[in-house]
Amino acid sequence: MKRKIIHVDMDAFYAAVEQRDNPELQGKPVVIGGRAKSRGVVSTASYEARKFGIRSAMPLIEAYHRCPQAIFLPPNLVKYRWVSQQIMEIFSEFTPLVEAISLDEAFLDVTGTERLFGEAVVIAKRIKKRIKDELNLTCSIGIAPNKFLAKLASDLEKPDGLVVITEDDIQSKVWPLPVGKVWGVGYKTAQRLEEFNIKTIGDLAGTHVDLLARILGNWGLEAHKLANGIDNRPVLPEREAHSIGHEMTFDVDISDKEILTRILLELSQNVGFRLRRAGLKGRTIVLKLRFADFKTITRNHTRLEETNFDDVIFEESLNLFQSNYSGQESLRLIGVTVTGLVKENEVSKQFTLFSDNDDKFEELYKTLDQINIKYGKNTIIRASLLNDEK
Ligand code: TTP
Ligand code: MG
Repeated sequence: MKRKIIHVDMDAFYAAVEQRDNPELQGKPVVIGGRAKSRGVVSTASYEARKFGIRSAMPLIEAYHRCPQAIFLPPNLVKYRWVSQQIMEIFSEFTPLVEAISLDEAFLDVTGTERLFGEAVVIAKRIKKRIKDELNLTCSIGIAPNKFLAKLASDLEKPDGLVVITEDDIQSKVWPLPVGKVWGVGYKTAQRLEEFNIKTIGDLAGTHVDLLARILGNWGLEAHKLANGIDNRPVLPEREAHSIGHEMTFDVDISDKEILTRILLELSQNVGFRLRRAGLKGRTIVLKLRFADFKTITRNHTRLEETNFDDVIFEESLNLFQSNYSGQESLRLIGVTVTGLVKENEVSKQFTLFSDNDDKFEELYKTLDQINIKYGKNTIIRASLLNDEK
């Protein structure tokens, strides 16, 4: 049976939440990341700010030069997580098969639920309406027979888009797109493909797999399949996941250890939150670093006990970072993943040494995750994320 996959992605997520909650920001260029001239990178920018060329992962100082009149704000992660939870709850009313891939993005497999809720397009419209009515935010949705095509589709008419891609549309809607739109093809890979005159997804689809294997290594065959619209990956709810991770690719290579440490903290918090939401804990923390020359390393550390605490994930990934990053070369990408997952309630109580403490922390994290925006801005975020915001 043909699958019906929906991909939902919130529009300018962090910025849209801030604009929603402060009417003075509406219709204005808003940059989320930190103070205009502070160190650090842009998390996201409102669509008004994007007109000035401001993009995620751009250094804040460059964003400031592009648009000095923009309003610069630090991210309020507690608030975004709360909104994220509300969005995910709406999704899960339409299908149990929801895979959240970041705070603002999820895949839904609605293959079996169409009889209950109507066609995928009807479901998508209902989701958009509920997000607008209940959360006063907009999202963009893609519908397709698989994840790759659904994600492409949601990106085609941002913001507030709704795009369906069927197998018959691949040639007309997908092949003309630049090759950089293929999952996993970053800026550098796209440049390399261009040297072989592979510029569009159609070019990629028409290139012999042997040549692609020479250019892209193992990944060549996979990329060729995607370009031809073939992608059999299932939608995996996080509670069934084997690993949960988050990574960030930078627009400009970064070697500043302080900035990188802050990014590590943000990634660790994101992963911790998603683990807790999925009711999971993991033992192995994996750090991924991609250097300016594209060399990629992963380093991991396995703990005696499973965890889903932000602090522990951060501490472990920072240790790995400090022992594997000299500061000499700049980085293009950094990622944190936790693997070796078990369900929270199946964690072995073999190591009881810290369990009293752990129980206290568990309570603390539960409270943190539930804290509502009404308790004020930046209520509880690790101090080092905010140091120069004060
Ligand atoms: P995205 O969905 O990539 O971006 P967006 O929602 O801001 O804008 P749009 O989807 O309309 O293009 O990312 C979701 C949030 O994740 C974003 O609001 C901020 C955060 N983020 C970062 O902190 N750093 C990054 O480099 C990226 C890409 C996103
Ligand atoms: Mg988004």
